[in-house]
Amino acid sequence: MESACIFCKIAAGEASAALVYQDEQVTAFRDIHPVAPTHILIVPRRHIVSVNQASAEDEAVLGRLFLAAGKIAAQEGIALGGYRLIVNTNAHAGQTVFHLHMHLIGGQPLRYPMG
Ligand code: DGP
Repeated sequence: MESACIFCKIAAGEASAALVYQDEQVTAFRDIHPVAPTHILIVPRRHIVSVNQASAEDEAVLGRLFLAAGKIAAQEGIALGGYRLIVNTNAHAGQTVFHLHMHLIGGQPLRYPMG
């Protein structure tokens, strides 16, 4: 755990967030600045800075992010309508929180590409 990392604190229950899913590897909570009716962040509970720092030992948790996304989309009632998964990495993608996270965005038709 990185003590200065807000997503580590949320995953550890030391900072508040609207949690929607949790298991032993990942935590998911509503984004504080939603861009669509459903906007959830799914994060590894263990600190990984970004995809650039992910290693072979992270393979299971990276897979778990996708499995959690599918479960949460069903839970939120947006699986059939569709949704988008985004993982921003570094400045050109606009990453602002340096704890790897997957955005799950849906609940309305989405434009593509963005930005
Ligand atoms: P990114 O640009 O991919 O690094 O997105 C970071 C997202 O994290 C951004 O959409 C806002 C969200 N966020 C930042 N701080 C917090 C927080 O303390 N709580 C919650 N729920 N979301 C946060």
